Amino acid sequence: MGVSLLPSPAFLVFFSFFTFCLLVDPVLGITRHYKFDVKLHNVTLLCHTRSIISVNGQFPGPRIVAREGDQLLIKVVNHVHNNVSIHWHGIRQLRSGWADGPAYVTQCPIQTGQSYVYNFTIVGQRGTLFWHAHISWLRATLYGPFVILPKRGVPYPFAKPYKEVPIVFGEWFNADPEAVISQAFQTGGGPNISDAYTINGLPGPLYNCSAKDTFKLKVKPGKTYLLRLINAALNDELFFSIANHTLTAVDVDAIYVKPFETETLLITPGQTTNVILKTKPSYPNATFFMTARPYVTGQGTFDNSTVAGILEYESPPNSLHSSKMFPLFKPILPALNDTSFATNFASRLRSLASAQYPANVPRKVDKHFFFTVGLGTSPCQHNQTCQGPNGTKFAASVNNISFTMPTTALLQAHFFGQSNGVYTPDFPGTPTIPFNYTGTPPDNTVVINGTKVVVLPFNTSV
Ligand SMILES: [Cu+2]
Repeated sequence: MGVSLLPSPAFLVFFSFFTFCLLVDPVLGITRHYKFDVKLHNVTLLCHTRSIISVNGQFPGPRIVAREGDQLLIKVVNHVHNNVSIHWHGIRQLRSGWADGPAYVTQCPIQTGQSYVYNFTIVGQRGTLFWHAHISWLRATLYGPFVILPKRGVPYPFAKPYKEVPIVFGEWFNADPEAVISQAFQTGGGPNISDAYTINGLPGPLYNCSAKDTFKLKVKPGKTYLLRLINAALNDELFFSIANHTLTAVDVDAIYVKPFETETLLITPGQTTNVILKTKPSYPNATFFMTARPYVTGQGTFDNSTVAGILEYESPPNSLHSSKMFPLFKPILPALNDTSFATNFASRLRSLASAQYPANVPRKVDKHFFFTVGLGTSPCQHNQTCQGPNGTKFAASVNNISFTMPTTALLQAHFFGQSNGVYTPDFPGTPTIPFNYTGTPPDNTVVINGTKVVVLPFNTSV
């Protein structure tokens, strides 16, 4: 039996195809390295100085910039007393679940003095996302932008902007946010409200003792700016508007959308939106407020204040317009409870659905779920007084199950086949006790506590 030294035709075909791929694949992503040192640093806002937890002494934290297709290796080192984990909000984490970041879900948190390297690749996403702590309320100060550029040589589906600017909304507490949430868990009442909203960490001139802490965006006339809006507030949906300027939304949650013009945007916590701002042809020295405040329909107390930043047109060199020629323009935002604006705005969000960026919705569904998200109650312990409804404790739930945090990470328990005693795989796919979901709430609001999950094979369409 002789052995042919010539490659078989099948091998040749395979080999040439492989070579072809290497030569013409327009871009293989690169690996980018970041180091995040989580540590304390002092910040003074609203005349209150507080030691906050942030990354590399920056607030908001450092910007991650990568291209679609790149691999990221982010080493997070914990120098604070709290346990920490970081979530890369919106990254799809295809087969890199260990890097997703929710503490006790995909990983144990990083303990004091320890580090963890998040390792993942960006697949099929481009736009703006953000990163934030995913344990307790550390995300109140531990967050920053995550910019995903298209692959090298691939243009945006809109004209290349002159400049790109992240606009990150946050929520500022004069008190330690960890004390705020632990008090709420103890009393069972709603958490105390924040003292201000912020734009890029700054509350702006509408708050007491805050005028010097105002975000200013200096612009040139007749240019196009891409604003990368990120809502990193803890819990609040926000209206946002720039006086006398129309914005064009082009991307939401790192997915291109059919461009649409609007004076005001609504951005929910955790959401991101890229908008194009075209500056006016000539407005020397003019200043315009950009403001944000919440959209709220619930009954609880909430921070109803307004954060303002300033859009400032540069003055041409040697111009005579050294003094202000224009008043400060202020936008008019919808009413705090303007639900018709909210539904109308949401209905305008449409996938770009072009040949290059199709909307691939799975047509075959493997598993159906019906989730009701609610705020229920847990009974108050004896010898305690609770501040929730009728002396109970508030308890958030999905399908009436309120999540009990395990002490072993769920993914780890699953991976090692040691889920027994960590979680039960019996999370209900539909509400256990049906009620009129758009009418009167059920009489019994008491939730079931448990660490219940649904285990799905990889690639299941749900
Ligand atoms: Cu998130």
